[in-house]
Amino acid sequence: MTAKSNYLSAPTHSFAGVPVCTQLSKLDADIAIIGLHYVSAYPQSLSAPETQADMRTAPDAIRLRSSIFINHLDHYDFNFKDVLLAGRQIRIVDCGDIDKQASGDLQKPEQITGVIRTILEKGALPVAIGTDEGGFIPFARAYEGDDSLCVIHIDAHIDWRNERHGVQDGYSSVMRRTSEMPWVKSMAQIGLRGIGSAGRQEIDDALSFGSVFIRAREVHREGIDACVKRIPAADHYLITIDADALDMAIAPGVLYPTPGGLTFDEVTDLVQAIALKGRIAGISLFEMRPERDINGLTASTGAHLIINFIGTLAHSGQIGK
Ligand SMILES: [Mn+2]
Repeated sequence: MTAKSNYLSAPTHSFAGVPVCTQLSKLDADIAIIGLHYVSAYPQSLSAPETQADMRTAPDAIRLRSSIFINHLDHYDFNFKDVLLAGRQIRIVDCGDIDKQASGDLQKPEQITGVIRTILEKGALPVAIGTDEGGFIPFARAYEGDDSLCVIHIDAHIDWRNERHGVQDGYSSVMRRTSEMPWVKSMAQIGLRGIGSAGRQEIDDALSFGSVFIRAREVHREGIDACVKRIPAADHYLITIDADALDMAIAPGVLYPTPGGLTFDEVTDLVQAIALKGRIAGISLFEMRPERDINGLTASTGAHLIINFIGTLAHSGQIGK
C-alpha cells in the first residue's frame, strides 16, 4: 500500500536542517522523521486543536530546538566518543507532519498507520514526534505482520485503562490497545512511578498480559544493565517514550509532572542497551506539551534525545553503511 501524501505537510523548519520529503513515493532514506498530530477525544483535550495551527505543537517545538544541530551532524559527539554518525553514510529526512490541521471527528488515525507502513516499506526507520500519545495506537498498527515485536514503553504511567470519559483510544489506554494487537508479542514498561492509570484492574491486566514493569527507582538503583536483562528477548523492538518518563527537572512541559523520573543519560543508555539486544523497528516520542514548557527545556531535551537515538542507531550499525 502506498499512502497518498496530500495530508503530509512540510514543516516550517526541518529537524536539524535535514532535507524534507513529503512525497513518500520518492522517499529514499535511513531515518524518516515524522510529526504526528493526533489528539485524544477527552473533554480536557478539546482545546488542543487551537494550538495546532502554530509553532506550539510538539513536533515544531522540538524541530525548533534541534536547530543547534544544523550543519553539525558530522561533528565529534562526546556522548559517543566519536563523530555522531560513526562515519557512516546515513540519510536522514524529515517527512513533515501528518494531518496537522485536522481535529476532532475529522482526524483519520488510519493515515498515521498508512504513512508509517509506507516509510517501513521504503526501508526507512520511522522516528515519530507527537504531542498526544494516543497517536501511538495507529503508529503500532503499521507493524501488523511483524513476527517478533516487543514494545518498549518508557513512561511514568502504565496507560492500561480500558476507557476514560468513554474514550477507548486515548493516551490513558495506549498500552492496553497495543497489547490487543496480535503482532505485539511482549512488552516492557520502564520509568514507572505515576499513580494515574494504575488502578488494581489495570495493574492485574498488564501483568497477566506479561508486561514487564521496571520502576524508575529500579533504574536508578540497579542500573541499566540489570533492568535491560529483564526485557523480553525479541528480534524487533518498537520504542515509545512519554516525555513524563523523564524527570520533571529536564522535562517540565508535560501534563502530569512527577518527581523521581529518568535522567537523560538513563534514557540514552537504555536505548543503547536495547539496540544491542535486537533491531530497533521504530521510535516515537510523545506527550511534550509546549504550552506547559519552561524556556523550551522539554523541547530541548526531546531534540537531544532524538539526536542521541540517531547516533545510537549509527554506532550500533543498524542504519547506514
Ligand atoms: Mn505518562
